[in-house]
Amino acid sequence: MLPIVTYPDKRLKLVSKEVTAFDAALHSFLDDMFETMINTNGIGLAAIQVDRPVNVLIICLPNDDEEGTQEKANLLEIINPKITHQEGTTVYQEGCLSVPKFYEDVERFETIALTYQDRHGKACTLEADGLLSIAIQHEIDHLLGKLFIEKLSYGRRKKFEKEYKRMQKEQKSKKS
Ligand code: Y12
Ligand code: CO
Repeated sequence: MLPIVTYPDKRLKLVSKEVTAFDAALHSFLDDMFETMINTNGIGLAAIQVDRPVNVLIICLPNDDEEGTQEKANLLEIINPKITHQEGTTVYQEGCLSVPKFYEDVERFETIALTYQDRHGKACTLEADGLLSIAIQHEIDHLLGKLFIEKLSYGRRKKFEKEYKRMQKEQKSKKS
């Protein structure tokens, strides 16, 4: 398990760098990211969230069954992504392992196309819509140093800040 960097840590604002070495160290890091994401009930994780500012993200969407099981067979490892096409708009209530206990509606493109590399450096293309498209856009924003709360309207951002301050106060009073 890798520790997750949480808001308002400034490390989340770093712009991630391109991956150039597709070696055993990268593979082991990807495996650690998967373990961390699954153990924290995440469906997407960017490397910057575990303090590695490199262009790596992983996504494992839950099955449609009642348990929402996540299978490694459905894991997507996306390295050095570039969005090549985007269209439409959609709104979804997003959450983030780096902003625990806060969920809010965010507007994103409905459909995207991207190029990326897999863990071996092989060039890949992907067209995504639905939850996968939303998750990819959320994680690519992390690579650019952006959190989903930065996409909220003024009023919803204020609501977040109020809730965040309330949670900080609660935690402080629990400790004393
Ligand atoms: C749609 C919208 C956003 C994404 C980005 C990936 N987001 C996540 O994986 C969020 C995970 C998450 C998990 C939580 O559970 C635990 O921490 C145990 C959670 O709960 C709390 O904060 C208490 C919040 C978010 C993909 C697709
Ligand atoms: Co996130």
